[in-house]
Amino acid sequence: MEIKINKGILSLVEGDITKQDTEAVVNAANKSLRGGGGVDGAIHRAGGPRILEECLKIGGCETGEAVITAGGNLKAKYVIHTVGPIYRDGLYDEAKLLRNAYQNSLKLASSKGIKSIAFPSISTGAYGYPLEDAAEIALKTTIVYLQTHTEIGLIRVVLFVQKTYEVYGKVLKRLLES
Ligand code: AR6
Repeated sequence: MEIKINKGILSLVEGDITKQDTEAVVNAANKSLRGGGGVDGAIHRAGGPRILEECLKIGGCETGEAVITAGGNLKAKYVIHTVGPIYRDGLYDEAKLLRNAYQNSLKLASSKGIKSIAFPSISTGAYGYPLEDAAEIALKTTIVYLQTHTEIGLIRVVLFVQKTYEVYGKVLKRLLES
């Protein structure tokens, strides 16, 4: 599913983020930046040791912030590592922190002149964020970014599991109708 927003494209695909040919891919990392499971593990495995070396030099990343490393052996030239919130009950600023994770990744991409970027569904695996709520935040934030920044031409949201892809598609349709 693909929609044009201002000068850019927002696209939803079912797939593996490590295979994307966008200039940057975003990693749903943790604050230590030392790797982990899920999409983080997959990116480090596919990208090779250079990514971890750079992460260790950076040292860490706060929740909602973003840092950048090379893409190593990935097709993507860069990996933007961001840390989504661990979901508790919604009363710990989770929504704002998740929005910050998307927004700060996009700002960092813009500042590096990156024109195409792929995101996973941040915080909806190990970190337990309710999927529909997370999808709404992810999509609203990326839509507003494309509306207000013309320097990024493509934001691709890459959903690993069919069910996740379907939920994102449903939420996007709802947002476009409202
Ligand atoms: N490509 C795209 N999406 C993927 C891939 C992939 N190759 N593999 C998994 N996903 P998670 P989080 C999806 O747990 O919730 C790590 O250990 C997955 O289906 O990777 O932000 C970190 O080190 C889900 O929809 O990230 C942190 O400790 C989504 O990616 C912690 O997990 C996010 O799931 C971060 O948890």
